[in-house]
Amino acid sequence: MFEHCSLCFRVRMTAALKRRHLQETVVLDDDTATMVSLVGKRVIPILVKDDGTAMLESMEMVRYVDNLGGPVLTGGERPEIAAWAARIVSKTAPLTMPRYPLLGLPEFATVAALDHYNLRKRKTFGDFVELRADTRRYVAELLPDLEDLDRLIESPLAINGTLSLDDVRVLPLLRSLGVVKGFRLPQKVRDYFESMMNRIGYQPLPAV
Ligand SMILES: N[C@@H](CCC(=O)N[C@@H](CS)C(=O)NCC(=O)O)C(=O)O
Repeated sequence: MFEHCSLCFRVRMTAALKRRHLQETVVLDDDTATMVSLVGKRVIPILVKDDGTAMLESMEMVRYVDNLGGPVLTGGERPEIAAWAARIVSKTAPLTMPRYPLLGLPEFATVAALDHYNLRKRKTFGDFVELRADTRRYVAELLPDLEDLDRLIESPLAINGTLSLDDVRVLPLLRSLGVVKGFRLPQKVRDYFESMMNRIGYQPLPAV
């Protein structure tokens, strides 16, 4: 996993909700060899099961972990939540991608790993300094979406009232947005984020 990876956090939060031990191993951003040795390509997250076989898809990992023992993600899903999560990802990237390398995260522990991330992601997302300089604009563009989410949240302990895959779709995205210093979430979104993070026992990412 990478600490900054929201897809990884889907699996981590599911294990935490179930109070199941998940051995978390962070790879350096430039350690493609470890990923290739496990699953034949560069991809994160990878879940290695107790029998040694590896899984590749985060939502499959979530379902697999949830079905060990009694499931906890038992609530119904709402298509508007999945739609919200799908449309928000590309709008959060200009805020989150240029901040991750500033946070002292373990996947960037060597200068080679940090440069590997910076070079590759700049090609995809653009110049990081420019992106950060446009923070106000990107935040303003996101606020209506967060107001939409505020109206969709049914409980601070489960987005649909009972824990479901929709929580796994949304909470990791809010955790990622938490890297933007001073970003004020609407009240119900903030309550949801704080109570869910408390429940699973993870600290938010640092904010810059
Ligand atoms: N369908 C996969 C998608 C995995 C995926 O897109 N992972 C990205 C990170 S978010 C990745 O491996 N990127 C490689 C990289 O950052 O170089 C899943 O949900 O697990």
